[in-house]
Amino acid sequence: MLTFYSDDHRLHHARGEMVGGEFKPCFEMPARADHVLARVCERAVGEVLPPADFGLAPIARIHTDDYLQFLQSAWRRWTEQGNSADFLPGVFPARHLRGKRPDDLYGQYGFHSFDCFAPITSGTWQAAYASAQVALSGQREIAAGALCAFALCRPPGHHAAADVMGGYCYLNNVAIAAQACLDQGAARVAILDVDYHHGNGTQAIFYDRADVLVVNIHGSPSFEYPHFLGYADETGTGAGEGCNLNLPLAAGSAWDTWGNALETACRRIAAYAPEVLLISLGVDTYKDDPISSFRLDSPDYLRMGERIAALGVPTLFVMEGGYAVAEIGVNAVNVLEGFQGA
Ligand code: OKP
Ligand code: ZN
Repeated sequence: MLTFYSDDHRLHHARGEMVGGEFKPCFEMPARADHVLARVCERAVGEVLPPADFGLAPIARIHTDDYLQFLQSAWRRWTEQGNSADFLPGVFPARHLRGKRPDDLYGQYGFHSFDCFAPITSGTWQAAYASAQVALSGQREIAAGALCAFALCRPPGHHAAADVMGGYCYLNNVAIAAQACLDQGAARVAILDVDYHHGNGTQAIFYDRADVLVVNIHGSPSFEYPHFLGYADETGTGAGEGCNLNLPLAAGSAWDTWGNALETACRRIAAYAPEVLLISLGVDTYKDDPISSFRLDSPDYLRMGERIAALGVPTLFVMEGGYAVAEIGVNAVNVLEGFQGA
């Protein structure tokens, strides 16, 4: 299968994040994509191509104009105020405050964020833009008739909603690609999010819609980030009722539990009969992931790919999380190899 990849991901390399009360190097670092790319080449998965440029229009199908303007201009505005270090928000319109968008830069950052895990640096917009173009390039490959493609996106996207960033995510790559499928004539697409963390942004974007089935397997929000979405009783609303399936699992879940959830997910997807399947491919379910609690081992990712392939639906893999940096190449590519070998 073809892999789409842009070196522009390197332009996003923030200095740190808060861990245990201290500012520590970001888990979401450029080396992640380097390891995945190296493994794609080592295992001869297929050709690696740079993305085409589809412009802002397909991104604006998912994200609001206010949000995109903020993301594009925030670094310039921040440095015009005399700053040079990474930009982070600190005040959010939580309960008991008013959700009116302010004019001030710092206020707008809080308005467009749900946490402090999406820093803005000099190259963040360009990297996030390139990441979305990578996803769109994979989507075009599927629309042209390919059975599968791999969008090696970085930064990831599944925590980003229409006008809110967070959790290392700025533009929701998988949602942008899913919407492009629909805009090009597909009637139904499904998104299966196998990242350890619930894809709150993707769920929120499609929650009231019947043309996108969203299925998530993840650490339960009762104990895990993002804490405030991802329970099993979130099934969709309005026209989208029944088109959202959350399969939250307990801490420490291994393949026996996880594989059962995948079986449930796949049966739901088969019943929906999508024309395209998009996988939010996070491999932070790995046993040695530094920020996660699941216990999948490397060969389990082969099984994951095989089960997804058995659905027989054209499939776009979109890279999300995975922070056991040295192993994420093996684990992510095992999913692709499991799919291709099935
Ligand atoms: C992004 B993706 C809480 C730390 C929060 C943010 C995790 C973002 C995960 N102690 N860390 O879904 O892999
Ligand atoms: Zn994750």
